[in-house]
Order: sequence, then C-alpha cells, then structure tokens
Amino acid sequence: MNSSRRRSTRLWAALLPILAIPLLAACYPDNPQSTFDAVGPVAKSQLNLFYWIFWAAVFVFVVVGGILMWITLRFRRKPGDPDPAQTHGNTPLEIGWTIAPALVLVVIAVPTVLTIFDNLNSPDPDALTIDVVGHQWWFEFRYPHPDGNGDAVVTANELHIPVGEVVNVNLDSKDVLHSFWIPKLAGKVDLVPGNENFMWIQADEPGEYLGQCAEFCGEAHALMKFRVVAESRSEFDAWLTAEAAPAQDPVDPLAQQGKALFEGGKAQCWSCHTVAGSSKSRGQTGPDLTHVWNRGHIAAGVIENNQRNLRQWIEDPQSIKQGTIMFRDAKIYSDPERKLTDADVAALVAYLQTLK
Ligand code: HEC
Ligand SMILES: [Cu+2]
Repeated sequence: MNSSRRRSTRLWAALLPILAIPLLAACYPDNPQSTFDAVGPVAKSQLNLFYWIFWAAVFVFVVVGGILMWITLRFRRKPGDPDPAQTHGNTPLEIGWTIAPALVLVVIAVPTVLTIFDNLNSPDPDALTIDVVGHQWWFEFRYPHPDGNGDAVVTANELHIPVGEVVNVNLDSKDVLHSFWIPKLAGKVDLVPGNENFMWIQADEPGEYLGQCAEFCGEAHALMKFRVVAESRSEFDAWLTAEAAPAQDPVDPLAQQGKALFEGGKAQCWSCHTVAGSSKSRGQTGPDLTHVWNRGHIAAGVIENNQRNLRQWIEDPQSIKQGTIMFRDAKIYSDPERKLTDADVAALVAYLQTLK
C-alpha cells in the first residue's frame, strides 16, 4: 500500500465514528419522537411488526449471504483448474428457491395484514371520538361537547386524551394532504381533504407526547407540530369542561381595549379566529382562540406560549413561522395604514391572556 492510500484509510478510520454520531444520536431511546419507545397498544403492535420483519430480513440476509460466500469460496477457481462441468437447469433447486421466498413472504404478510386490521378497527367504537382537521400549518381538534348537546368543543395543536383509554380519531383536511403522526403512540395516517380517514390511539402512561405532520404540505410543513397530553380521566374531564365554556369578558381596561381591537376593523383578528362567547369573532381560517392562554405552545407547537412570544407572533409571525397564512393574508402586515402600534400589540396580548 503506498503512503497516500494509507493516509486516506487512516482519515476514514477517524472520520467514520464522527459521521456515525448523528446516526447513533438519532436512535437514542429517550428521543421524544422515537418509535422505539412505544407507549400504547397501537405503537407497540407496529413496533412488534417492525421487529418481526426486521428479523425476517436478517434471516434472509444471513442465509443468502452465507450461501453466496460459501459458494464463492468453495468453488473458486484455482490456478490450473480445467473448465467446470457445464449444466443447464436443476428442477429440485428451482422449486426450492421458489417455495422458500414464498414462505418468507407468508411469514411477513400474515402479521402485517393482522396488524393493519387491528389498527384500523377500534376495540371500542363507543369510546371518546375526536375529529382532527389538518390546516396549513396547524391542527384543529374537535371534541364532543361534555353536555352531549351535539356541539363541538374546538381547540388547536394540543390534544388532550384520557390515559389508558381507547380514543377514536377521525382524520380530515381543510386544504392539502397532511399526515397525523405521534411516534410514541401510533404510526402516521394521512389527512386527506374530502376523504375521512380513521385511526385509534391509546396512551398507557400519562405524559406529553410530541406529534408532527408527516406529509409534505407546503412551506411551513416542518413547523406543523402538536402535542398530546395524556392525563387521568378526572383531569381530562376538568380540561374538557373548561374548554367547553365560552370566554369571559375581560375586566382589565387594557384587555378590554385589546378585545375591541381584536373585533375591530383595523386589526380584523375576528375575521380569521373564533372566540366562543364573542358574537363578532367567528373566523374559521385560524385556530380557535377561546382558551388560547391555556395552551402550552402557540403556532402549532413551535414556540412556548408566553407574553413575549405572543407579542412577537402578533408583530411578526413570519419571523417565527416562514410562510404562515396569518402573515400572508392579514391586512395588518401588508397595509401600512393598519400596521399595529406597540400599544395595540400590548392590548391584544393582554386580551389573549384573559382567554383561559
Ligand atoms: C388572515 C387570517 C388571520 C388573521 C386576520 C389573523 N390571524 Fe392569527 N392566525 C391565523 C392562522 C392561519 C394561524 C395559524 C398559524 C400557524 O400556526 O401556522 C394564526 C395563529 C394565531 C395565534 C396562535 C394560536 C395557536 O394556538 O397557535 C394567535 C395567538 C393569533 N393568531 C392571534 C391573532 C391576532 C391577535 C390577530 C389580529 C391582530 C390575528 N391573529 C389575525 C390567521 C389569522
Ligand atoms: Cu405537513
């Protein structure tokens, strides 16, 4: 080996472990979006299927690779060897290598089909059913009203579910294809406009699980996230009751001013956002803001919900989420006459902080 070849070999030997670090880090079991840390029956069945297929593939690899290596070594040509005997066709061998892969396919297909049907058919069709609607670039969640009056309780980007219970999920989209994915709870199912899909989920442990849109849906696709909060039945019931209540009228003067702006002709927030209890704010383009201050994050899980971030979101949503429809379509960002002053933003934020 000449010295430059040796040097490049050594370079690779040093570089490879470094290149492997991101790969190994991606597999870290505590990763919040790891499918290897399955926390519910759906995710567990999918993980088991993965392992089943993985080991079937390992089996095929070892057998095929092993035979190949053995043949290569055993029948390799040695110096002075004459031409080998020529043969054409070998019926038993050909039948064998047709049946063997067919058996491998059966071993893979049977559990695959069983898992697909298990995941598709809810074990409890009467359990809590939530409608998920995908929007560019956020998630709408609709719950049946706790009073059973047929109304929907609408919220966004933070999905609360009772822990240890089956939850049925209807999936739909307002605009383009999206995909609903909570890696620790269930594999992705697409949100298809005009063609409702279904899945069921169950979280076996309380906690927060990250979710993510998993079907490229435009500019801000990577920033279309959500959170699942799995909590005890009583906590969940209390949450749903609170969400079902209309917003209270603000008493603080600054917040009152913010409400007037929100519902006024200059800012026109009402045209895209609903605040239950307000007769004016009935917009459907953006997330329901009736209880926005109760949510941990805004802008589809991208930033924490606090006073400073709300300010920044209203002042310049584009700086948080490139491409967002709020920036694209709200007149306050394109019409200099409507541009919000610092005082306007402060009043709007004060109003939003009363929506809890
Ligand atoms: C053209 C429609 C439109 C107008 C007008 C509009 N918004 Fe929005 N707003 C949206 C959309 C769409 C989103 C979702 C953004 C995302 O996550 O991609 C949003 C998100 C929000 C959020 C974050 C909600 C959450 O849970 O993530 C807040 C808060 C908000 N808007 C406040 C306002 C205020 C205050 C005004 C008035 C100054 C306003 N919006 C005007 C469309 C609009
Ligand atoms: Cu997407």
